[in-house]
Amino acid sequence: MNETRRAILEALSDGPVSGPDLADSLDISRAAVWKHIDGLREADFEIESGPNGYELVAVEAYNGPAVEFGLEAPFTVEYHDSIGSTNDRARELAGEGAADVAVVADEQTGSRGRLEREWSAPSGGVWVSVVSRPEIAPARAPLYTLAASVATARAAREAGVDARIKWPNDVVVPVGSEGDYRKLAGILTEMEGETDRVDWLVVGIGVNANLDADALPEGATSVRDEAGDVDRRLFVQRLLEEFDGSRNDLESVLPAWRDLALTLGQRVRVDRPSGELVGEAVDVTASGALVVETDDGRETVSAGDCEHLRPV
Ligand code: BT5
Repeated sequence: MNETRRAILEALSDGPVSGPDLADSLDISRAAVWKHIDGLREADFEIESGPNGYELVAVEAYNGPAVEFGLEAPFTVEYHDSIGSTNDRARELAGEGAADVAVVADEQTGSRGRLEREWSAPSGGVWVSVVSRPEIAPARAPLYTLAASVATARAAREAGVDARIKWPNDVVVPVGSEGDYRKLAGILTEMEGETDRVDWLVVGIGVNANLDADALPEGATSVRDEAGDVDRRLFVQRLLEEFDGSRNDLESVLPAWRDLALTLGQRVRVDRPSGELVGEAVDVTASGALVVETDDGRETVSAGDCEHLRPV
């Protein structure tokens, strides 16, 4: 958002300020103040004008300036009412050299899960892809996916949802006590780099927020179904802030992930290219791999689909 507009919003959120006072403190003309106020109203900031001046009464909008306003993380936000895939757009921006951009959409018409699976993303969800350019070796990149799962689970928990993490990249809500769950959110990380250096990383996060689970694929749940609707602006802000905190403190990611993991301690079956593996999930490694205790000893699985099995 334009710096002047950001400064105006900050001034207005502390109570009424008159047009002339704003013009003086920002060193701009009164006509310019009026133009910025008009622009902010057009961007759906609810600004009232009373006898003591302008006042920001509510931010109910869900758009780029609204998500940037009050966001305590260094992202610029590119918002779309509708887009094919936020990950595709974020990759495009990354290719043009962008960093710390969050692409947010109300609806996606061609969103992707892992392995080119379809991801259902109707209007009302939180669909966001973040471009980072971290100075890390590619081997540490999986920590970004784990960090995104932690951030998503934390934001959902703050919204009143009993969110947990299912390996490798799902945020789920447990059903019963035997490892069953419904899927609340999914994460898709894509990157480009060389053997010793990450060029860019795009972490795409899809959260079923203000949606009816009935309208989603089988096995899904939503924040609405679990805890009622959320203010998506505040939700995505918390998500981005948590993600930013974790990416700046990668050492904290594994312990946080372990605390929130539903998969650890479960009997699991993991489908991997070299065959199926059954055993108890006991840990996750810094490269995002799952450690499984099998009848033949410990095995580490770096990728695959994981099913929680009933205890024997
Ligand atoms: C994922 O894939 O879970 C990663 C999903 C990432 C989506 C985000 S949204 C923002 C960004 N832009 C994109 O284009 N993508 C990212 P995977 O683990 O492969 O799970 C996909 C499977 O989840 C599908 O095959 C369906 O069975 C199921 N599914 C699809 N849409 C769902 C939804 N909205 N909620 C729950 N499950 C869903």
